Amino acid sequence: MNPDTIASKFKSLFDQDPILVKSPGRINLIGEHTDYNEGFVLPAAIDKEMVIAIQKNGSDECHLFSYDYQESLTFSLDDFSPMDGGWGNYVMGVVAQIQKAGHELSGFNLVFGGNVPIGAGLSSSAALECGVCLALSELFGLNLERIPMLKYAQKAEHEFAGVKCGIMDQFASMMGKENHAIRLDCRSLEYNYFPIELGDYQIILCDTQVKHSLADSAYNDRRNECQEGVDAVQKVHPEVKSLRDVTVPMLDEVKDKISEVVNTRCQYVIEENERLLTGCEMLEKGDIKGFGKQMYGSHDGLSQKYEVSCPELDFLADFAKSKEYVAGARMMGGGFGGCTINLVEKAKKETYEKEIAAAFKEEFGKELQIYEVDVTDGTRRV
Ligand code: GAF
Repeated sequence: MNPDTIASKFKSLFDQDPILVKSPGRINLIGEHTDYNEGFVLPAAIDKEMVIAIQKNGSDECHLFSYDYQESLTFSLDDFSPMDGGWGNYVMGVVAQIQKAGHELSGFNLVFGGNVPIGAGLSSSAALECGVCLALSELFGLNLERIPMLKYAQKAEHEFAGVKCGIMDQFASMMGKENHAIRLDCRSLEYNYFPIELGDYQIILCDTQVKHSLADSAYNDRRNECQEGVDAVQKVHPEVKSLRDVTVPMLDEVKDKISEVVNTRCQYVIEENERLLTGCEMLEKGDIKGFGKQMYGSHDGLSQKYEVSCPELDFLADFAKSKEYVAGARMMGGGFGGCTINLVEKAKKETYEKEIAAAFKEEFGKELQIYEVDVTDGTRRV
């Protein structure tokens, strides 16, 4: 997204020069639905970004404009609360967290827009939250550190958007590093940057453009199911704090105390964490095919055990598996739609893009969107 587009919209609306911030969406190589179970994830920030333009306006009111929706919204800093859906929640949610932390804000004008596809599992909302947070920090000279900022962004999602998300998306957006994935321990928030050295392979995203209206409530349901499993295991193993500490034999010990569904969900999380750890070892050795196998395992688990896939995503993963020049593929993000991430041999990528789009069209009668993404730095001032 060209920041000039957002800057000139800002100037035309408010007749001021804004501060500009860019904030990226993310991919995740492996480790899905592990973050809120205090496990590991392997995301990276990408060159699909939100741009935020902001300036003070000398009042107590905040005037917002979404370039992509061509909608405006005004709220007063003294009196605002979550709305019934919509992009305003992401901005107000961050403002609320910054105020709660004791920082003084005054009214501002804000315009945002970007090229992170909405609902594609690329974390457009985290990109916006993180971008707004840095923009406010810069505008009011708050000098906020990155870890508190990304936590405010996550809380905004919990308290205003109503999604009890983990920390992965906000962490990736805020902490991204060019050409590196972030291997993040979601319990301690210890992390290390992992060079993305894929050799002959290229990351390709295939966007089903399916957006499930119940995705948010199904996400919160999965969280609750994981917690049910933990509660049962804790009765036998009080040292357990989260699914991160649980093994399959421990889960077996309580299988009469939990439903089949809860058991299967928990198994998936335990196995996905293991796949991530094995996958990282493979990446370190440059074994891309081995890593790809872990990705296929991740997709199967998400589809069959965690049940967050959909026919379009399953079709794309199966198609990828039938091509020996694709090292691995899987659905990415919360699920119920959005993208698959594919590791495709560079020499075959045009063939793949053509063939998978044609097969998808034939099966579902819809266009497949394909993105080739670069891995970038995190949220930053332009
Ligand atoms: C969504 C959430 F926001 C993340 O925290 C994470 O749980 C992901 O789904 C699934 O891995 O993107």
